[in-house]
Amino acid sequence: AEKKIGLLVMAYGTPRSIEEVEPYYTHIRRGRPPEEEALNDLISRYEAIGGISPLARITDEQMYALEQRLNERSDAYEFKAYLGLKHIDPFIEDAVQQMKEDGIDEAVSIVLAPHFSTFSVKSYNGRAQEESERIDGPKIQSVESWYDDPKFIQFWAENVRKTLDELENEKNSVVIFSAHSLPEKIINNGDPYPEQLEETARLISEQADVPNYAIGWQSEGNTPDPWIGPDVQDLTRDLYEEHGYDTFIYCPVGFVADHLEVLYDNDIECKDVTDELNVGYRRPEMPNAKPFFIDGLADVVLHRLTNA
Ligand code: FEC
Repeated sequence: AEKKIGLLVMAYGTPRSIEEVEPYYTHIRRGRPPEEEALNDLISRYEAIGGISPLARITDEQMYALEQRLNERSDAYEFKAYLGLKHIDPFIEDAVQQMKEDGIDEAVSIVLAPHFSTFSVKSYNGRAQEESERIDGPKIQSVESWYDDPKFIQFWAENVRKTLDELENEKNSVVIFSAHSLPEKIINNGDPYPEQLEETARLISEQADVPNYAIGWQSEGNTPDPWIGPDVQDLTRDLYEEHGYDTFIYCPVGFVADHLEVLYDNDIECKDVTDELNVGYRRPEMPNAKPFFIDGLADVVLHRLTNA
């Protein structure tokens, strides 16, 4: 018979209403409530993308699509999905407790972010492991990264190629691959995050035959310490000045869904810069719950289980 296994899907989380923005933001700031000005600024960014982020819905869709795909593909296991969020309920710890209550003794976990960093993936996996040890919960096998998964790469490569094919002269365009910036001090400790982003960009560019590309960082936080750069907006100006490109194609490959950091930081902030420079703005579709991308995540999970 198939063995029942927990599928712990972890993601960032998003407020489900404007009222939830403050507790969410406080959690991101490790318990320090934001100043009123910063809070209002964040609320106005959510309002600018239509009131609330579609991220909660998309994360759910991704999780159920992955559970379904895994159950279609696997004879050895019956997967049961659990959602564990970083900054809002159901928290990662809630999901681990629920698995234990449901009598799950074995689980596999995956973070809905492709690149490993101490700040992101390591902290998600660490919280899951710690909680499970604390309550004597399921044994969890964690996926560490999947930035080079062939279907993930192919998903982006096909969409980038489609975008390039729509241009009059693709040689005059540049693709900007980006991920969320992090404080420099994290990266200084030998974190593989920047190299993994470079590898994602190289693989997609090769497969899509991209004429010009660059790597940038986006959505940096509002703290005094230095963050890794170049920031995508500055990079846009610099590339324009140096090469005079007429079209900028943004690929925020460090994210997997339409959410605030893409719908605001790319579609509003980067677009402001391209409008000012009078050049074209393009952004290929995000993976969201598209079946080909989800099938790639299923490959990653199954691979983790056979290489245990
Ligand atoms: O609601 C939505 O639609 C957007 C959700 C969202 C995603 C996301 C992804 C990542 N973040 C990462 C790192 C940081 C660091 C700080 C930080 C701050 C914020 C704030 C909001 C926010 N993040 Fe986020 N991030 C999302 C939302 N993030 C809101 C607070 C306001 C602001 O600074 O803009 C700075 C924390 C501090 O102040 O000390 C660092 C990383 C990712 C990608 C990996 C992942 O998804 O886990 C890394 C989605």
